[in-house]
Amino acid sequence: MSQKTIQLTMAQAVARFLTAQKTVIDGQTVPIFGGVWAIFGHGNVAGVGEALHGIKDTLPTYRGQNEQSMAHAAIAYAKANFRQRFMACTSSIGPGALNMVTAAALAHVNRIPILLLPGDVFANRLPDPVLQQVEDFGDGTISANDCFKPVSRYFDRITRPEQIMPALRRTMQVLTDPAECGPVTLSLCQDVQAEAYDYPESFFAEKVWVPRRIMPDADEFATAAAALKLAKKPVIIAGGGVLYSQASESLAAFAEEHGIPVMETQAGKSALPHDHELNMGSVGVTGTSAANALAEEADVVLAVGTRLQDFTTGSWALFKNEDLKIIGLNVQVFDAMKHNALPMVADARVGLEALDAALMGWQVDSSWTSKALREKEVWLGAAEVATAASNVELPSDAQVIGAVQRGRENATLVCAAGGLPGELHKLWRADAPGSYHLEYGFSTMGYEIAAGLGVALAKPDADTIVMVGDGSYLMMNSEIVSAVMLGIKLTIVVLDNSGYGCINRLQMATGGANFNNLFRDTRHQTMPNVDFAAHAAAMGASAKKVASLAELDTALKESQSQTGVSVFVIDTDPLITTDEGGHWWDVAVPEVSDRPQVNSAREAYVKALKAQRAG
Ligand SMILES: Cc1ncc(C[n+]2csc(CCOP(=O)(O)OP(=O)(O)O)c2C)c(N)n1
Ligand SMILES: [Mg+2]
Repeated sequence: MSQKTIQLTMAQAVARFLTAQKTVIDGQTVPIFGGVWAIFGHGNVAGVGEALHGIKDTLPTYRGQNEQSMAHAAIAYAKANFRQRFMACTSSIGPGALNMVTAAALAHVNRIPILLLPGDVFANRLPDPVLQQVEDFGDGTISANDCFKPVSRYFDRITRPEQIMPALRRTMQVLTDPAECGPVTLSLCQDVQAEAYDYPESFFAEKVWVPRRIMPDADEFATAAAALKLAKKPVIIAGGGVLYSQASESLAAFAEEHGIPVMETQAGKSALPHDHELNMGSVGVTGTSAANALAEEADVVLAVGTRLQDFTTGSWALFKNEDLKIIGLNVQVFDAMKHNALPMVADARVGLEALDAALMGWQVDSSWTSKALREKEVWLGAAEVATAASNVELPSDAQVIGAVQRGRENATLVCAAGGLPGELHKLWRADAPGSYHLEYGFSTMGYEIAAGLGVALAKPDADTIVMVGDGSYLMMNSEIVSAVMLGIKLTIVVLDNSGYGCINRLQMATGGANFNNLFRDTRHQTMPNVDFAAHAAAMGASAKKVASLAELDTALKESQSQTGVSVFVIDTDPLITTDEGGHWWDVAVPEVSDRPQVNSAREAYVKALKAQRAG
């Protein structure tokens, strides 16, 4: 067979192929790749670098400041696009590549599509060991990039130029598959990037990807519907899958029609607006008192698009009903069948609409729904108190959340680690789907600022606000430079409590001495007193330290229409969190210790373990 061919390097073939992949958003056909993040080194500058330059007007290349954080930006971009569009990241070999491994794991845990293109050693091995090559004494096929294997959904090493064709086809399958999706790593050997091959032109034909909506299996569906019909005290847990499936309207309709209260995971928060009367808010370890009271009693939990991680299930001690049945409505069978759940493998929207039709006319006993409404009222009162402003010298995180929320009413909130995620999960009032962007699957310190940049790239019209602790800021902040370079509008609020506040509290709760978390409890000659505003200003942000909640509120209002990156720094109390709501979390306490505080924490721990449901 004679195919029309075009001679390209392998890297040029990658670039050309990526530009040909499209998707449809709001009726418009758009490129499925929103751009490529790149930091070049000898492992990618000549091959991939030359190829990206050739397509820079159709597929923009952005220069990151750190390979991990540029990948964070790419991940946030995909999450903010509900996984319909994504980005690629290319690095050199060795340290540049390995800097992306943590980000790969983050995407893997959170099921977010991202294409990683690290350079690799020479396939021909002639210059070995090349600069930055890891040498394995016993296995000639190992390189540093093997570290990506456990944290990639699909990994391939390209050692011949023609291998890139099946590899790219498989790449697109994985990135666009709602059940499988996650990080794809194509490890591109340096010499092969530059090698030419006669590729068939048909390989580069435009392809439009339409998200697959998986229909439920008839038996699984019938079993799930029957279980729901028998339910006296059902609840719905909405996970990230509800957002990715854009099933918010179907979820609201389903809940309203049948009177079932809804609670949200960190990834699922904003599935329903905060003021929807059946939205009980957050569930689990960082749950509202309303959601957790209902979850404790629930006889049927319809778990939609959730991985049921320990924060959601209170380490499996939250659900106390002996006859509990879980229905796992999920695109991924791995999640659908967790803890012996009745699986209903399907897209969230399709599944909810099918269940709605099957349950037509059925409503849960009104006493259950009215209990939910009462519990919600109680919770709203507690939340109001926690977020109210006051004149305290050091405000709590909750009070800062209140000020941010008052200062910017329709913001898209970005956060990942520290004490803030728990407080935000309970207290942030999210209005529109996707307006709450938390990375709490991997809870990676240093995700926040880079993610803010990714969200702002994905949603240029949104008012993106990053809330970040001093610890996370110090760990990773340099994508501020990229945001300034790109003229991105981004607001960053730094909450400075002089250390790792949440881990210090966890340490105390497990009987530990205050040790090595807050700066004051560390080994030091000089107590650090970081000027975060000066630091951010040095990177080109407009930055200010505010002295009070009122000043923060005003500063946020005043900067609403300002372009560029604005950073506001506020000192906070490291010890205060919102007492109301919440649930036990399994953190193993030492069985023996010289510290009496540890021994009594252990006693409480052993008691708490009794509530845990195994298997
Ligand atoms: C990369 C990474 N390292 C360590 C941790 C464990 N960890 C979780 S929160 C935290 C402290 C965060 O400090 P900060 O950002 O100041 O927030 P705070 O706890 O003070 O609210 C640590 C060390 C983590 N989540 N991610
Ligand atoms: Mg801190």
